[in-house]
Amino acid sequence: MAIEKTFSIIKPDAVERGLIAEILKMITDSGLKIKGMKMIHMDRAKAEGFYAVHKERPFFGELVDYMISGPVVVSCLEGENAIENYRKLMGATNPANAEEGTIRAAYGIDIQNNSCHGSDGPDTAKTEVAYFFNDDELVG
Ligand code: DGI
Repeated sequence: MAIEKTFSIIKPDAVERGLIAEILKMITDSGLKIKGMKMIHMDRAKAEGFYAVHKERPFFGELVDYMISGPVVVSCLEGENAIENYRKLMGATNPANAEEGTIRAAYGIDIQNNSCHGSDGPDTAKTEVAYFFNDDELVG
């Protein structure tokens, strides 16, 4: 399996509760390497663009309000099978269904305040990394 990149967000609920270090430790302990990282506070247009795929969903407005409610930590992660491995490390979207040992089981509050985002496939990984990072903001 080739080395690939994925995109991660530590979401406002986790940043607000001081969980950045705990979540980054779970990420790096899993073998994923951080190739780029920054703390940002998205404006509405940026968050709407990021979640454009969900714009017809009933929860879209609420989701965008939440994502701009506070700062987030965005990162580009790299490793073997990084996209799938990071999805596994995050656990199910709803923390109530997330397996023990996952980020969402440990820290997620509910289906919206679920502490983290990870790309769901190679195309979205590429798009999402480029949505937040210029090439010169990624190392290696
Ligand atoms: O890829 P995931 O983050 O696991 O899940 P997804 O792509 O299906 O949904 C993206 C985000 O949208 C998810 O992390 C939280 C939010 N979301 C999904 N389903 C619901 C939801 N938010 C609310 N309020 N209600 C939902 O049913």
